[in-house]
Amino acid sequence: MKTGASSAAAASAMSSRRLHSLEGICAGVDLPAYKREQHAVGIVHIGVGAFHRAHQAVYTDDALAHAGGDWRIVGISLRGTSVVDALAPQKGLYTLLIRGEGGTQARVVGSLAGVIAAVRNGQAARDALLDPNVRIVSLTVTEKAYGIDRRSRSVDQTHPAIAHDLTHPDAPTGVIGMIVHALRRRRSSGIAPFTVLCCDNLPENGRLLRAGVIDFASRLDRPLAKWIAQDIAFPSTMVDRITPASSEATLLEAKARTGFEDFAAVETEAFNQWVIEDCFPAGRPAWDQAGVLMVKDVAPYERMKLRMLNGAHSLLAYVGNILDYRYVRDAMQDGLMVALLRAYMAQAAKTLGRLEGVDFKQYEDALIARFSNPAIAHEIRQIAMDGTEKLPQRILAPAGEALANGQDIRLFAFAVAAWMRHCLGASETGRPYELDDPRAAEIRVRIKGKEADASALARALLDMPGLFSPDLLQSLAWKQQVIDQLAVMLSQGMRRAMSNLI
Ligand code: CS2
Repeated sequence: MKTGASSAAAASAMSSRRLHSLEGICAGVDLPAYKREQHAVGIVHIGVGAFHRAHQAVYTDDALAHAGGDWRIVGISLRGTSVVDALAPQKGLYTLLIRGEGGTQARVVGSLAGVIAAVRNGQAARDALLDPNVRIVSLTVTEKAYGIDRRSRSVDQTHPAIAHDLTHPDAPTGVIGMIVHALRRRRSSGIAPFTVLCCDNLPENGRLLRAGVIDFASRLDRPLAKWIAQDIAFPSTMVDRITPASSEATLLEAKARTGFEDFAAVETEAFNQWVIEDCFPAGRPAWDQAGVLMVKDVAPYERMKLRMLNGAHSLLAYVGNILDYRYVRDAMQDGLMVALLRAYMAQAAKTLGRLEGVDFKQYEDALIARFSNPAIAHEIRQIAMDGTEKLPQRILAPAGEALANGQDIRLFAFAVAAWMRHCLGASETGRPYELDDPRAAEIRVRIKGKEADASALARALLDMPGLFSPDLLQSLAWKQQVIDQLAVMLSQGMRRAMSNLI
C-alpha cells in the first residue's frame, strides 16, 4: 500500500476541494497500490451503502493490489440517490477510517469505478448488468429487500418490488427482478452469465437467493428458470465487519485526515472477515490473497456469526434501547448487560457443531471486545430495526434447535421477550421511539390494548404469520418462558428480568 505524500500544510490550502483523485492526499493516508485506470470493471455491486464500502470493496481493493485483474466495481444504488451524489463527483473514491485499538488509520479505497442510481437511471443500471465483462453481481441490500418467503423459499408476491417486477419484468425495480432481467437478456444475446454473490446476513444466503431467483424466473419463463438452476452459481458467504452509519463526525475526520472533502467517507472497526464458498465459474478476484477464507461449505461459519454475533447484537439492541442507551459502546459499560450477552453467546454456541480451528469461547471474548470498542459510535437503533426480518436466523433458529435437543431455552425466550417489549415503542423512562420494521403497522394493530398484559401481548406477536416456526409454537414450555419473562419486564423492569436470568 502506498501512502499520501503531500504535506499537511499544502493539503489544508486545498481543504475545500473535493476528493476526486489520489493527488495531494495528506501523508499518512494509505492509498491504492495499483493504477486504477489499468483495471476494467468485472463486478456490479447492488447496494453501495457503508457496509459494502467498508467490506467487499476493501477486500477487492486489496486483491487488485496483490494480483491485479479486471475486477473493479460498478455500484448500483437501488432506492436512494444520496450515495451516488456523494461518490460520482469523487470518481468512486472515498476514505475509510479504520478504528483499531492503536487509534484510527485512514485509507482511500480505489476499487469502485462508478456508481448508478437506479431510480434516476434505470436503463444504465440494467445495461451495467449486461456488460459481458461483468462476471460477478454481488449484493448488500438488507434482509428485507429480497422479498423471499423463507419458509416456502418462493417469492413473496405481496412484497412491493416482487409484485411490481412480476408485472413489469422489463423495467424491474427490485433486486430479484433486476437479476432475472439481466440473466434473461444475457441468455438470449449469448452473453455468458455472471455469478451471483449475496452478502447479506441471511442463512445460507446464496441458496436462499438462488431459490428466490429460480422461483421468480419460473413465473415468467420456465426454460430460463431451468437454465438458471443448471448454469448459475450462487455461492454463499459470511460477511463480518461492524460498520455504523456514517455521521457528520466521520466526514469531518476524513477531511482532516486526507485534506479533501469526502461525502462518502465510512468508518469501521479493524476486524474484518469474509468467508466465501469457492464456486465462481466465470472467475473472481484474488480475494484469497486479500485475507478472504475460500471454503467448500460456508454454513457453519455463517451459523456461528448469525447466532453469536448478530443474535447477541439484536439482544443488546432491544435491551439497550429499553434502558435508554444510545450507542453499543455505552451499553457495554453496563456489567449486567455484558453478563447477559456472555450467557447468551455461550448458549448460542451450544447449538453449533464443531468448527475446525475455531474456539467459540475465544470468539465470544473477541465479540465482547469488539462491541466494547470505544472508538465506534454504533447506534443501537440501527441494530434494533427490522426485527421481524432478523429474529428468525439470529434467535429463533437456535431457539428451535435448543428446544429439540433438550437444551436451556431461557435466554432465547428472553431475547424474544425483549423484542416484544421493544415493540411497545417507549423505553422504561417513557422515551417514545418509532418502531422501525417492515411489519410495524401490523405489529401496532396486533398489540393495541394489550400493552400491559404479558400473556395477551406475547400471544399477539407469537401469532404473527410466518414469523415463529411451528416447532416453537407447538411448545408450551417455549410460550410460557416468553410470557413469564415478558411479565417480569413489564411489571418489574428490564434490569430485574436480566438479573433473574444470570
Ligand atoms: C448488526 C449487523 O445492524 C445489525 O443488525 O447486527 O449489521 C452487524 O453489525 C454486522 O453483521 C457485523 O458484521
